[in-house]
Amino acid sequence: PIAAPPGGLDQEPHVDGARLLLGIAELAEIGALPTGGITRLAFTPEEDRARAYLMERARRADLRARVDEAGNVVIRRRDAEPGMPALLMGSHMDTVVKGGRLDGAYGVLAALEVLTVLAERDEPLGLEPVAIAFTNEEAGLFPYPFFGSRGVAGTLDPSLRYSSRDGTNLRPVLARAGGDLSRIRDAAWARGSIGAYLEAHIEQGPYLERAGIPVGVVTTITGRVTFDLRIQGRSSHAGTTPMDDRADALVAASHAVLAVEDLARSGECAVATVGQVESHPDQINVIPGNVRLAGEIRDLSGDRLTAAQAALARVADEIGGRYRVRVRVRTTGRVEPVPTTDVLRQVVRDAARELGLATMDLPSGAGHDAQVVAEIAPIGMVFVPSRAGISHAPEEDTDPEQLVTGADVLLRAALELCRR
Ligand code: HGY
Ligand code: MN
Ligand code: MN
Ligand code: MN
Repeated sequence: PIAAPPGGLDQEPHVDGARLLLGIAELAEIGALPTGGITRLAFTPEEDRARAYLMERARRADLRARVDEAGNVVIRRRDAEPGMPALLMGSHMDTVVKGGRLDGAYGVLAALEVLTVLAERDEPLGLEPVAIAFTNEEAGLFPYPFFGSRGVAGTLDPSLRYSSRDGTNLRPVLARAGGDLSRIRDAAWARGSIGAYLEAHIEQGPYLERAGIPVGVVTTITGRVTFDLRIQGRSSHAGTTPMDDRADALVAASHAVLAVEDLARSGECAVATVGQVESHPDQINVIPGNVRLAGEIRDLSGDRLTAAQAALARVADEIGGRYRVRVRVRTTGRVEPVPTTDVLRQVVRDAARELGLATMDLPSGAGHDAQVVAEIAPIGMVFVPSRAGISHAPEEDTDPEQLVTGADVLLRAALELCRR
């Protein structure tokens, strides 16, 4: 018997699942670590190779690819209609340190696959489909999260000196990648030039898998505040300094870590994490004199984020007094929570329904380029389940069939939007 194609016997196009999965597997080799996982930080040779790979794949599909001034790869149909508003689809190719193969990469390759299918047809479209790979979403090396999508939204300042955590100037690094910091404003898309932005992404959390539902419709993308907490105590001999005479910065920092956790546990915000600790002088027989903690708080409400920021400042004061150390908190970044656009949620739901797939509405606890593009265009997001809800780790995974299904939903949604 001949099996019905996924989605029934309709005449609508489907993505080429094998082509999509091959792309995901090949991209995953770039930055792969011998011990498992992938480190492909933005503005490193690994990300350069990922750009080259993606552009080569686009050329093989007879598409046109270029690197914009911000370092994003932008891919269009060869006969793209100039001046027609775009249906922009994409995500990022950079990873966290020791990350997985799907966060970002899936959305980029799904976008390329959808664009490839649309370009292969000769149906006239009302929006010009464009795929994009944003740079530096994760900000693993250069501390400017969403650098690429901010370039597209036009919110990068060309007069700033952008540099990495270890002081490397971004200008020549971006030039090597094909961008141009002096002309970064040219990466911006005019308001109205993007009719809709769609991003497919793995959920990175456990809810779809738990519910046994293959497609998530994102409602709101979380807001996030990152902070730096510096504690200055007094270094001294670990054997001779009486316990009552100490100003141990690491003991104070330990309390601070727990206090940050408690911000979320007590309901002040949704989640709160200290992810980085630096202790100086980092010697076994010396009382730590200086500690730097870096962390973040997230919530779906901007007001609650603001309240949690204030609570963090109070906690810092309190710890300073209790341990006789100096504590300074500095906000290093803030991204507002952003709802997706109603009509695009419905387009994604309808696309899934046509394919016979159940959907679930859910918020995103991870940040996405979509929330930055939202400043200039309507946005929608398609989630697929994450195995065991794990992400930002080598174990990050999704059933291949669900990856293909998610791309098919993206294609259906794209067709619906391009036909309006
Ligand atoms: O951490 C985040 O949520 C973002 O994807 N980098
Ligand atoms: Mn991520
Ligand atoms: Mn991501
Ligand atoms: Mn000694």
